[in-house]
Amino acid sequence: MLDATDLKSTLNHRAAKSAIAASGYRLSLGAEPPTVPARAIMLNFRPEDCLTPEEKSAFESQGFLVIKDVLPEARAVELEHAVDALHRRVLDAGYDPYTKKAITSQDVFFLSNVLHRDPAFLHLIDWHRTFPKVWGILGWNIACYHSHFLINPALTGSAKQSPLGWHQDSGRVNRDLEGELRPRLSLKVGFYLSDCSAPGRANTWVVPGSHLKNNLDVPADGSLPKGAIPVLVKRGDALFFDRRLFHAGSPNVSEITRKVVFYGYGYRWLRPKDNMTVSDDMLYFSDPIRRQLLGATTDFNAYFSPNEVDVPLRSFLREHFGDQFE
Ligand SMILES: O=C(O)CCC(=O)C(=O)O
Ligand SMILES: [Fe+2]
Repeated sequence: MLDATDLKSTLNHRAAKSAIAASGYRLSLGAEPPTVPARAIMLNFRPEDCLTPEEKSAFESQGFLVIKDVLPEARAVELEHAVDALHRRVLDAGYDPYTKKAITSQDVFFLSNVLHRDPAFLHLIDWHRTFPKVWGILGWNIACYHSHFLINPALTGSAKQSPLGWHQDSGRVNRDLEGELRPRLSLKVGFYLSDCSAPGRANTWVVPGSHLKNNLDVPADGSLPKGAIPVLVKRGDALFFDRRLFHAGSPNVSEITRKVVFYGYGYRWLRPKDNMTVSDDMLYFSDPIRRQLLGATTDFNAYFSPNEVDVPLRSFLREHFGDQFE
């Protein structure tokens, strides 16, 4: 039985823990401090997975990039099991924690902060087929600041008619930042678990090149903006997109169910967009670069002015590519 003093210290401890959680990225409190080993490792790294000059210029001019076949079928199966199991739990409860409404198997399902929910999600944070392209675009002072998945079941009736929700990512960033062209700040990588190689399958729609403008003309009659295209991708393909790219989810008028898992990467000084639940075990079992991606840091100042131990990705890149990574 707790006495009053115990209770008080328990409550203080809880308050302290929730303050850490509320800060988004946690410090390495309670877990091993980040350390740089003699060699910062990136498992399965292969130079051929790096961003090519053609991919870089396509991403910079179009605002997005599709890389085919990044997931072997076994990984796609593993990831889909994780997605389905979480969906099942929510359907069994009948309650969607995001919309805070009742949910059935006919509804679109969105779940964020997924990294801690299954090792399958964590393992793709630094996936060798995609992650080298992320640092190829953003550089080394980066972390994962958001993760989520979407399940779009086949729709019925009037839901098919609703206009697409065109947006740039990051909400208020697009209002609060002044300047003619707002900065890129972050990008997303979507791993598609469904065959979206034909339109009508809840494809992500994009307006190529629209990341280089602050606004998009969206016709009031609900028709498509000029230049809009559906991204056609297969199961196992990845879509990279600049957060400024105007994009939209779309209705699923097909028979298939669309499933996609998204990872947001941004600079370490950016706040996380979801609660970024990271357990001590997740940090303990992660190599230094993965720990960096999970937000580990020596202190908050080091998000802005990192010490060597905060950014093992820099050590790794310098070791492999020399001083070009300033
Ligand atoms: O449903 C989609 O494909 C779009 C998702 C989206 O807007 C995003 O992940 O930022
Ligand atoms: Fe978006």
